[in-house]
Amino acid sequence: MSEARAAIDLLRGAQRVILVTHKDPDGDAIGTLLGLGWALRAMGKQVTLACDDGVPWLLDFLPGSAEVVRKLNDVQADLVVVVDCSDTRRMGQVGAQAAALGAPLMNIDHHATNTHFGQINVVDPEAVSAAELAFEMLEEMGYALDTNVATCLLTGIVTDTRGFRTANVTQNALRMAVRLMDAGASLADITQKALDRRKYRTLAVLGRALGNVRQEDRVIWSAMSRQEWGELDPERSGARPHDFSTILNTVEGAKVAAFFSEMADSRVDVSMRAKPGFDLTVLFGEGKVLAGQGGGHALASGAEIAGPLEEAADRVVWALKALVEQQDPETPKQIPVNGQEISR
Ligand SMILES: [Mn+2]
Repeated sequence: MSEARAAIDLLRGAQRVILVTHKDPDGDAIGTLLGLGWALRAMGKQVTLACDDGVPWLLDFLPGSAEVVRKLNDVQADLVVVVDCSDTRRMGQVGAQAAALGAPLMNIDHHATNTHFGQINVVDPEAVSAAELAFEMLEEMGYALDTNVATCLLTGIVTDTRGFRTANVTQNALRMAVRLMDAGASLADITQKALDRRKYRTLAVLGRALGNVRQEDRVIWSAMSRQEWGELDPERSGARPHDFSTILNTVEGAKVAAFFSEMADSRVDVSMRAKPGFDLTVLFGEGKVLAGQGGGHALASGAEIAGPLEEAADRVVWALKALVEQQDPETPKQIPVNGQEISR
């Protein structure tokens, strides 16, 4: 029996399900959580939706967003479903709590660095979003999509592909989007609300971040200290580190981009983006600079590392320069010809 088949049987049989998604959630995390939540409820199951950091304001237009809890109190479960998390650390405290209940743990994810931490793992790095996997499972179960489920799942696909612009978007992803639109989801509305909105004060943060930019050896990066954050956006309510790395990655000639953000306890959040053809996930391999500290996709990854800020940035930028050197097809390679080293 395939894992997908076993996963569907588990979903069908469960009565009390806790759904968990990752800390600092994005549109795919919340969209998949809510979409799957609505569908399981429609099947008559008791569903608890949990995320350490709740729902960010950009996603509060999604139906059911007010029901996501940040803590689990006295909940029972016969199944725990974790979505869009590459490892158990990303599940946060609610995830640890849910896992400790002893119910089977189902891991539904599309990160290349997923550690297959579940008893059942529905993991496909080729899927553009976790929402895509949820969609396929619901379809397999014969679930008739309704507008709420469709809106939540399409939000997951739209946000993880930045509006169908990432290198991994296939005809299959577009076909799925059409099906979700057929079921009542509005692509225009989701795009405007989830991708094209900012708070006014985010512009000041963006201004500072851009003022701190540096570029060397085809690596572009910027950093914001805790003090800078505090002056500009004490609640950090509008600005998200991955927005900055995405903007930096648009610079012609830069192959990889990183944004370093100092957090409380002087730890540093690193958000990285790369141009197509590169693979950031090698940084998370055993013995590598970010091993065990994060994960992600070839072109978009993140980590949380030890500070202080400048040292952390130096360490990662150095590794990124080496990565570009190794992976860039345009880099002249020294290849031996007739026993002699020549430049190609
Ligand atoms: Mn995702």
